[in-house]
Amino acid sequence: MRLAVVCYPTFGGSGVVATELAMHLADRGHQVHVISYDQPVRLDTLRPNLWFHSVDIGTYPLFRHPPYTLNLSNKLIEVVEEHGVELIHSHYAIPHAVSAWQAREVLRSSNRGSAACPRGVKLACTLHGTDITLVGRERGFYELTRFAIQRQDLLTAPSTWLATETDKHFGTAPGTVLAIPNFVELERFRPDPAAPARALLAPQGQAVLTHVSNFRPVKRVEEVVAAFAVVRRRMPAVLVLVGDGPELPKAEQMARELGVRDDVRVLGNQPPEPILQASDLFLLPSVAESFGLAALEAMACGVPVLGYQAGGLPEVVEDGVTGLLCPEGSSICLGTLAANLLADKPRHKAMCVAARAQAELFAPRPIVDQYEQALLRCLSD
Ligand code: GMT
Repeated sequence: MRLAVVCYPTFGGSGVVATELAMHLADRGHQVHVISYDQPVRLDTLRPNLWFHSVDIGTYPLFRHPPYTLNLSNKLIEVVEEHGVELIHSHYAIPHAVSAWQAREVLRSSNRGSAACPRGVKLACTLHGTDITLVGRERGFYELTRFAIQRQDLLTAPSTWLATETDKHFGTAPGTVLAIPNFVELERFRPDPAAPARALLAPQGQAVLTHVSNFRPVKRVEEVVAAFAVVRRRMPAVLVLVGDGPELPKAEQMARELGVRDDVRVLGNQPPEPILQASDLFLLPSVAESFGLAALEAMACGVPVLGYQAGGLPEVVEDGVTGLLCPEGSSICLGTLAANLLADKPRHKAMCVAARAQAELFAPRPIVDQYEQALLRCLSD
């Protein structure tokens, strides 16, 4: 296949999934052109069959907001024509699905690109989460997003929950959105009994609780800090916050108010593996995660996850086995659950082992197979 992959280049899960999938498909011999406004953080282009194309963003003084969607469509037209791309795979619908549709319309109307790709370019989109649950439903985005989603030849989502949400809110017919779970690199994310970061994070042997996210309101970081404060009252513990985003100052302020700021380590954007390997619990109390790739990465490092029975998280974390998921709206205190689990060493140990075993069900090979087959089917239809 000759593919163009459109994604965000940032630390967020959609960019990570797009990048890892692009590298796997290139390793399988497909020609993959990754397109974004910056080189994605995890993209290693030092391999055959993989190219990165940066989108030039218009800066004319008249534009208060550069029209990125148009620049991206233009780049897609260029790449399709120059490299005979057969399929554009967008990750996160806004605005990528719209740009891809625009590019295809231009190519179709002028019959351009037909020499290299006589049947015309196909469109696939992986919906990732807030493109469906939040941003995509905003009035300023909804109509165009729905239109572009319905024009795709293939739609995938990382959980059955998100596939159903798409049907409910974007009018796709049930069964149209294919659920293909996210995967985790098990060699890179693995338990490390030595865990050198533990000596730095918790020199007095404190329990280590970790949260990794982009600190948006959907992550409910206030619940992370509140739960940690409950644990801290019961035992020596530290809370490690990895990532950056708008709610981080709020988390720090809340930690001050609860008198636990000295036990909170704010690390910013960092490769999460060494920190996860040194963690005892991972906290992800989001309103709804379509999947929760950060939770899967924690489990792969042998760390149980605490959160809510919301969104797609129950498709990743098994309540009572690989973590604890509170029913939404229950008055059960996440902090008390965390403290009880940490105090019960045999139960905690069993959950660590089970977490890794469950993560192994999300190994890359069979999941990349699912994507590859779906994309090939889409091309041959
Ligand atoms: O939807 C988002 O908020 C952005 C996206 C990202 O780029 O970080 O996150 C979503 O996609 C990830 C990869 O598929 C999922 O693991 C996350 O659960 C999902 N986030 C939400 O649904 C809040």
